[in-house]
Amino acid sequence: MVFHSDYPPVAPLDLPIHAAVLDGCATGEHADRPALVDGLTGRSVSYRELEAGSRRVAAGLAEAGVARGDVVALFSPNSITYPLAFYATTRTGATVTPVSALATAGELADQLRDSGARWIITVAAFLPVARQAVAEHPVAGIFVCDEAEGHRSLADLAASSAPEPAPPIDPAADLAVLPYSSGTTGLPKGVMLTHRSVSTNLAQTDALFGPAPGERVLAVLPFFHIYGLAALLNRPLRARATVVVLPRFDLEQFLTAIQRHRIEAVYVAPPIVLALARHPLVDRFDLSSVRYVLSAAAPLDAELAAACARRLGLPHLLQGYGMTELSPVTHVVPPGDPNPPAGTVGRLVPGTELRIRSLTAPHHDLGPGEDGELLFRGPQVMRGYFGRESETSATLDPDGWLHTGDVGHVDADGYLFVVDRVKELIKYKGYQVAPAELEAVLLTHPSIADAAVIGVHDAHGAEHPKAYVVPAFGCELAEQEVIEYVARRVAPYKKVREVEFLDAVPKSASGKVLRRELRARAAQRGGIPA
Ligand code: 4UV
Repeated sequence: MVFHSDYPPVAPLDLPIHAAVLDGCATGEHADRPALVDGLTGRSVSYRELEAGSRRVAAGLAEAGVARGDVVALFSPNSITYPLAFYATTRTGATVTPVSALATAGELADQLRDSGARWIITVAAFLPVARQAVAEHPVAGIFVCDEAEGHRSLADLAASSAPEPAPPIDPAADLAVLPYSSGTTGLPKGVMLTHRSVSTNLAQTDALFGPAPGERVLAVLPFFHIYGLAALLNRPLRARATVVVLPRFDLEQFLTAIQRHRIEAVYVAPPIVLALARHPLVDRFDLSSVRYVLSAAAPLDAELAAACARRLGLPHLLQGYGMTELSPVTHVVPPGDPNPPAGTVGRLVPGTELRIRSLTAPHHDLGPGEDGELLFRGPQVMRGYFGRESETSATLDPDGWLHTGDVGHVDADGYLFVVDRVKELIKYKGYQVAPAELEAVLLTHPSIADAAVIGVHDAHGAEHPKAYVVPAFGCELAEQEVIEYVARRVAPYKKVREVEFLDAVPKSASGKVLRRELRARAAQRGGIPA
């Protein structure tokens, strides 16, 4: 059985992403509206400036050699110049591979190598990490969003007198973004998202969010993650909203920004819902401007959501469901929904199909009320994993169905509930953590013979990575030593936070880690496996 969207279908949006977002914004009634505001300094960029600036920076980038088909690594924290770098890059016909702002030099080098990036756009503060990474994977040039000696800045590029590039972008074939995701198994892989898939996903949610010119949206989630990129840049800018940008999450700064900028729309992941529901600081701020809070990227406890809504005086919290491989959105509870059932992630966006596949009888589809694996088909499905045919065919059927590795059911009214995950992926505060990546790091330790990583929940219901480690023969190892060894090599959100020593990692006859057994073991020991 196939579930279809109840919304009227939308036509594919065959436009480059910069056109889908910015076309027409430099003239007319919204041109002088602030597109972006720095939440700390109050500095702003108008729609006219963003549009013209992205064209001028594109001219500078093209003159420097950035060309259609190149991959440009964008390695920067959130700032009001991030979108300038992003849309300028896509205007050259190049593809942006967004890099976590918390990446270590090793992680950046891996992404540069795997994506074949030729260029980096970063900030002065990240240059030491970028330089270390390019020692392993040389690039043709490093630009900076701000100022740094020896590197061309965006302002410098924008001053170029070169003509604006006019690459023959084919929206259906050319890649706009190459974000990294581990998908259902293995190491992070480049997710090939065409201009058409990313632009069409915006069109699929246009009607749900409604016209929102001037709506003030807070951008605290990172732009490098598909959630931030879609929900905090592409969508609100296309709607001519005003995006107030914070460089990182700090509760007091976050609450101050909501109060000072009279924020109406707040997009978060579950840990921020927890803070909004429980932290005493929240009472000291006037948050009455907030019209809605939308949580996504990880499971949200229904009672926590209700507590947060009550405290903010909202009828309910909104949720969205998405995945990097889905450009990213398939489900959302829109602000206009008067009465969504508690805990739902929403209803299918237009032009999207869902199948719920039995976990025990893989060729059998399930109906309403039955839990199974979620499979999606629609224009937002990725083209595949970059350079990885076998991983692509393990995730994407020949007839276009994407296997998510998430488990859930649909109720009689079409609302989806995500209840479990059958893939390896761990979500720490909404960020992706790939067990295979941590296992590879652990195996480089000379005193570790074998290792496996799973997600477990802490006392507050939050998920974190736990490592099961087999010490090498005759070696003594302490938990803290293992934790610190990994922490030195990965971004902070990927840190192993718990270690248990074993004599052997349970494996199948073919050598695959039996994560189910480890989860059962964690459950027995009082930890709640994720
Ligand atoms: O690939 P990724 O890191 O992608 C995301 C994207 C999330 C969204 C959601 C709504 C939007 O409007 C939007 O722009 C972006 O998180 O991780 C994908 C996995 O995260 C889990 C699930 O396991 C996905 O396969 N996940 C995402 N949203 C939810 C969720 C949710 N609401 N509830 C439970 N799990």
